[in-house]
Amino acid sequence: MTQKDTTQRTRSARLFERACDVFVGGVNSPVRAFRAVGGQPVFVDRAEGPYIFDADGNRYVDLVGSWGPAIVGHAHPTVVEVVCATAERGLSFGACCELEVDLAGIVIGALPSVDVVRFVNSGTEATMSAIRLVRAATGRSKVVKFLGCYHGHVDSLLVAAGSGAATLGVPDSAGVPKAFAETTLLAPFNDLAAVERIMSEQGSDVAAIFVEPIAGNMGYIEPVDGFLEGLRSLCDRHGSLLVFDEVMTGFRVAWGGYQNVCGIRPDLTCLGKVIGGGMPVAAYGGSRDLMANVSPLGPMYQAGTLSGNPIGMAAGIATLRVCQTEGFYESLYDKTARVVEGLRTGAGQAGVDIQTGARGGMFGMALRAQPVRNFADAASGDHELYARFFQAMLDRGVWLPPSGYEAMFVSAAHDDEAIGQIIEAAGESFRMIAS
Ligand code: HOZ
Repeated sequence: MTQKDTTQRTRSARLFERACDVFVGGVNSPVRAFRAVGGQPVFVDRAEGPYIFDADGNRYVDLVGSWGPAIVGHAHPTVVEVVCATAERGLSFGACCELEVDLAGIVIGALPSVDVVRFVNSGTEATMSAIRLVRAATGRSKVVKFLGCYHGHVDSLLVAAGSGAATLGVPDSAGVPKAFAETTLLAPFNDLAAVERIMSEQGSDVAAIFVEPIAGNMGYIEPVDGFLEGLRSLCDRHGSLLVFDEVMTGFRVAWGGYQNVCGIRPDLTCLGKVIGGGMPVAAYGGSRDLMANVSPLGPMYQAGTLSGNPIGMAAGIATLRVCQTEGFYESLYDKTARVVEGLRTGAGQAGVDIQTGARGGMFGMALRAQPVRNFADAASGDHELYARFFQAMLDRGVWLPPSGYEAMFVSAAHDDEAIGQIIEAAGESFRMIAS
């Protein structure tokens, strides 16, 4: 391998020692801890294009992309220029500004199901507000969610949760009052019959069905034919609302989000990640009527000091303008498909079972022989083998999510060199872990 040896991470190790003194478990988000893959978190110094550079000066091709936002690549010159120019005019006003209106216009223009949005600061804030809104609008308290789907760390949605909660073995978080958890009804992803049963028994109490239209927090799982259509008609039949959590898929798998691919219009959409271009920006939005329940027009209260702050808005606008360029998503998918094909070939040649799925700039892999349709399938993948693959790839300069339950992301900046490095590293890594 011609790549620099990235196994020297002594400065990272020292930083982690300091971090353990000042942070819980040394991290500010549990998905960053390397609990599931062993070893210690690598500290990042900077990122540029498709690469991340660690505190020891090692370079990695990044397939995490800040968990999704970095769709145009890290530190894209136009985005950085716009953010710097905006910062010179003030970081936050706590008041209305033109940039908010501009970003909202782009988002609404891309999503036929959304007339009005409210910007917030994280995907969790978006889903937390969405759940309050569906309860306010319907006067009902229960929600349906899917095993292994993750909608941020909202009390009622932190039940049978994916992402870090699944990785760390706490899908049902402590501290969530039983009464809250009892308002959450669970079904396996892709199991329409299970949802039909729930709705036939409790539909009149169900405010909404929450779903990631492509599940991205238990690996990458696409909906089977008819699943999302079925959820739409069950909601219509029972007077419940359909909420698409497109925090990961929004503007990532296609312009707008997966709803533009599948043609199903949810009542409410949650967005985050890409719409902030790497800044803490998220949103929830739906029809004018539904959103009129939100304060100051309606009785459902939700607020935020930094919501719609100019820096986040500017980063989002600049990022989405790049995404809007001709052929952006086609080219992004082509890159993703090459990465996925490289992983499949590497695994195949080494005799390692692999399942993959991909759309736009998002993909996932599971190390198992049978297709993955739900959380039980995802959990029965070989996570111990993934941990070894992760370490082998890291040592070969490729940055993967430190958990087999996470999706992966390719950016427009992933060029032939970066993709070539991934494919070469994958071939070597699969051979190594198979031996
Ligand atoms: N939502 C991201 C994982 N799917 C991770 C964000 C975090 O928890 O840090």
